[in-house]
Amino acid sequence: MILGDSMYSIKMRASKNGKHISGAERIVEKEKIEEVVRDLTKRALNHENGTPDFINIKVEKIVGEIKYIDHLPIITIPCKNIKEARKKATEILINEGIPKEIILQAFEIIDRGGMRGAALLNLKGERLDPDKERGVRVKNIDVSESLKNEILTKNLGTERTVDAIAIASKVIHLGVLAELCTSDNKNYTTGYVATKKGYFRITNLKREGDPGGRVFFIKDDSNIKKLIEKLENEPYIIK
Ligand code: PML
Repeated sequence: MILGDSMYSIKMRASKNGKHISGAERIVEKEKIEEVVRDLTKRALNHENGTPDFINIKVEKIVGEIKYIDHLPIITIPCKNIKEARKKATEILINEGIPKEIILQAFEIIDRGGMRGAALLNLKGERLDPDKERGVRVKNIDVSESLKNEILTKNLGTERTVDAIAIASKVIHLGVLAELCTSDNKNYTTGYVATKKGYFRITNLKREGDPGGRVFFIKDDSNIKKLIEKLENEPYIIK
């Protein structure tokens, strides 16, 4: 743990006609702000889902502690097609005690797409996110330079994995039972299921051209406000 004294959070989100196109999060030292703002602007402008008509980049000094936590182990499960991929994802989620009908409900949510953040679902199938159009966006996160290099040089995943492992590791650390995710990049078909056992990348979890989304499965919903507050605001660097 270190104090976030000289560290800044940078958040980017881009949309077109009010529809979410892309988003990204970084935590950097003051000296890196300019470079990262440039990178994120480029990323927003060159997204495969289209050219945005609105880009918001917010830079904020982090007040208080940044927590450093280990990333979830990354395991890739190659699947031939969406049927096999969803069966595999369902098995992993059932092993965490999530009922099959709730898993189907989660697939319906991610297949509908269009949300900026994640849907929060308890094990009775109730939505816990206060704004159901928007969902809850996990913010104030980044990965260490060494984790990023490890993922990319050892072919453990892609640039998409680098962003997603930060989200998944933070949410599982904060007590979310499991996460199901497909990319909102239209042609990126590898998705994942995250649990305390690992970050399971599953190929062909959606079809090319389909929308994507995220669902967090919540077992204990007794303090949901506090959980959402932490998901959004507690700063984490994943190493
Ligand atoms: C996203 O685009 O935000 C989701 C990315 C899924 C990444 C899956 C992988 O590790 O390849």
